[in-house]
Amino acid sequence: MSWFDRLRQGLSKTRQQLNEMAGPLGVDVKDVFTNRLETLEDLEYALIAADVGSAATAEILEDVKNSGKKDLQEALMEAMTLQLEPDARRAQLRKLGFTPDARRATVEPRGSVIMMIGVNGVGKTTTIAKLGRYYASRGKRVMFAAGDTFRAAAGAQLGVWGERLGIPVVQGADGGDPAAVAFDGASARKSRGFDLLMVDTAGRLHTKHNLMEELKKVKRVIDKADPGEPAEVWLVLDAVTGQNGLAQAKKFHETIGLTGVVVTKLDGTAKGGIVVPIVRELGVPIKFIGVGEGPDDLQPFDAREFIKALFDVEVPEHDPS
Ligand SMILES: Nc1nc2c(ncn2[C@@H]2O[C@H](COP(=O)(O)OP(=O)(O)OP(=O)(O)O)[C@@H](O)[C@H]2O)c(=O)[nH]1
Ligand SMILES: [Mg+2]
Repeated sequence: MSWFDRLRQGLSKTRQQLNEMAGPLGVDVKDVFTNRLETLEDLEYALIAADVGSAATAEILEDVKNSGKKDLQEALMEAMTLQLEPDARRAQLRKLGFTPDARRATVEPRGSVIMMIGVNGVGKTTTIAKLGRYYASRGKRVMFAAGDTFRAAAGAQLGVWGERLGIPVVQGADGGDPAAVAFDGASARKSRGFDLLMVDTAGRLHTKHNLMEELKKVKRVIDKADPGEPAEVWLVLDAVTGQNGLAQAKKFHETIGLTGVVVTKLDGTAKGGIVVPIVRELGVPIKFIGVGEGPDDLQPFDAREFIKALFDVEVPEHDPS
C-alpha cells in the first residue's frame, strides 16, 4: 500500500462521519450561503463534531464564503488546509519548494536529542520505534534511551524494538532514576558519535505536579550531558482523546516547552479534525501523525496531503514519505 493509501485509510472514520453529517459537498458555494441554510448548518455541525473547534469552524466557513470558488468541497479543502499550516512551516515549505524533499526537511530534528513525552498509553514508545525506523532508514545512526523506569515492562518493550530495528538501547534499572538513564543516553550518543538519540519517558498526567517536575529534571540533565540538548521535545497526543488532549498539550507546553507534536491513532477516531485546534491553539507544529499500528503507519505531517486524503481526492505522483 502506498503512503497515501495508508493515510486515506487511516482517516476513513473521520471522512465517513464528515460525509454523513455534512451531506453532499458537490454543491455551489454561492447557493449554500444564500438559500441553503440547511447545508450550511449541517456543514458547521459536521466540522464541530470532527473536533475542528468552534473558532476554526467559524473562520473556515467565512473563508469558504469569501473564497470566490464555485465548488463547495474545493473551497472547504482550501480553507481547512490554511488552518493546518502554521506560518513558520508554510514559509519554510515555500522557501524549499513544495517538494517531497521539502516535506522531509520540515521533520528533520534540529539537534541530536529528541525527548518524547505524554500521557499514559498515547503511543510514546511505539512512536519512538517508528521514528527510529524512519530516521535510520534515511541514513541516520540512531540510539534509544529507555527513560521509562516506572512501568516494569517499559524498558523491555523498547529493548525488543531496538533489537528488531538494530538500534542500540541505553537501559536503566527498573524503578531507577529516569534522569540518570537520560544522562547516560545523552553521554553515550555523544561519545559514540551517533546522530540521534530518542529518549522515552514514562506516561504521566499533565496535572501531576511532581511528575511534571521530574520531566523538567530529565530535560535539565540531558542538557548537562550534552549542552543545548534536547533540541527537540515532542509531545505524543492520542487523537482519540480529542479536546481533552488539547488541554493536556497546553499544560505540557507551558511546563516543559514543546518543539513538536506527534498525533497518534488518527485511524481510531472520527474526530481527526482535532489536528486543526492543535495547530491553531498550541502554535507548535505537528511533526508526524500515526495512522495505524504497523511500523510504517507513521508519516511526516503535511497539511495539503492530509486534507486531500481526508476528502479522498487526488493521489499524488511521487512518494513523499
Ligand atoms: N491504532 C493505532 N494504535 C496506535 C498508534 N500508535 C500507537 N498505537 C497503540 O497504542 C498502544 C499504546 O502504545 P505505547 O507506545 O505503549 O504507548 P505509551 O505512550 O508508550 O504508553 P505508556 O508508556 O504506558 O505511557 C499500543 O497498543 C500501540 O500499538 C496509532 O497511530 N494507531
Ligand atoms: Mg511507553
